[in-house]
Amino acid sequence: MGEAVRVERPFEGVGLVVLDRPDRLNALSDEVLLRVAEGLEALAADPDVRVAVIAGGERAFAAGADLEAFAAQDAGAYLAGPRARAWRRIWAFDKPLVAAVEGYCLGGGFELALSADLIVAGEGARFAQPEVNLGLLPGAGGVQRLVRLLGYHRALAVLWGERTLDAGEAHRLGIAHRLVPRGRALEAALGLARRLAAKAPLAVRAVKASARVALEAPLSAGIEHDFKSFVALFATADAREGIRAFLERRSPAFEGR
Ligand code: CO8
Repeated sequence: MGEAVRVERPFEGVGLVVLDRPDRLNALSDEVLLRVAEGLEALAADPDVRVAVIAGGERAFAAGADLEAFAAQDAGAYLAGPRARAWRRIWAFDKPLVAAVEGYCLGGGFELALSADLIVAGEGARFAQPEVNLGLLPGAGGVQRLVRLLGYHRALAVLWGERTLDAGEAHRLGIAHRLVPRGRALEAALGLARRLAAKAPLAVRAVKASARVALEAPLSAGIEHDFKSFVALFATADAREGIRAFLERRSPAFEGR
C-alpha cells in the first residue's frame, strides 16, 4: 500500500481508508485512486469488516483530480490509464461506505465523496465541481448523482461552477447526512460506522444493493427485487436471531449468515 493512502482497521467490524497527501490537498493521482480502489476491495474481501469509512485530512478531503498529472496526459493516455476502472471499482464496494469530509471537497474529490453512501461533513467543508473552469466535466458520476440528488436546475448551478456548497448547505440539501463541528467528521463517521456494523450485516448490504437497483430500475422491477431480497433475508440465521432477540428483550448477536 502506498504512503498516499492508508488502510486501517480502527476497531472490530470497521475499515478505514485515509487519503494522506496533504501537500497536494489529497489531489487524486492515478496512484491515489488505485490505492483507494485496492483498499476498498481488501475491506470488501475481509469478512471481519462490515462497514468502511473514507477520510481525507483537515484541509481537504480531496481537491480533485491531480492537475499536474492531467497536464502531462492526453486523452489517449487517460483512456489507457487505470482511472476509469478505478472509479468503477470504488462504486462496486458493496458494504456501507461513509465519507468523512473536512475542508475542500472539489471536483473528483466531491465525486469520491458521492461514491460513498453517507457523508459526514465538518463545518468548514466546501463542496464544488469546478471542472468547467478547466474545460472538463465531472466524469466520474458527479453529473448523474448530483442531478438525482439536487434536481436538474439546482444541480446545474453546482455543475457549472456557479455554486459552492458550504457544509451547512450540503447538509440542508441532503448531500451530507450529518453536520458536525470542524475537525470532528472522522470521529463522527467512525461512530456512525460502529453503529452500522452492529446491525445485521446481510440486511444492511441488501438495503444498499436495493438502493442501487432503485437508481437504475423502474419502480415495479425495483419492488420485485426488494421482495426477493426480503424473502432471502427471511431465511437467514440473522433474521431468526434479530426477531428472537426482540421478543426476548435482549441485544441481537448477528453473525452475517
Ligand atoms: N492537483 C494538483 N495539485 C493541487 C491540486 C490539484 N487538484 N489542488 C491543490 N494542489 C496543490 C497546489 O498546487 C499547491 O501546491 P504547491 O504548494 O506546490 O504550490 C498545494 O496543493 C496547496 O494548494 P494551494 O496553494 O492552491 O492552496 P490554496 O489554499 O491557496 O487553494 C484550492 C486551495 C482552492 C483548493 C486550490 O488549490 C485549487 O483551486 N485547486 C484545484 C481545484 C480543482 O480545480 N479541482 C478540480 C480538478 S478537475 C477534476 O477533479 C476532474 C475529475 C474528473 C474525473 C473524471 C474521471 C473519469
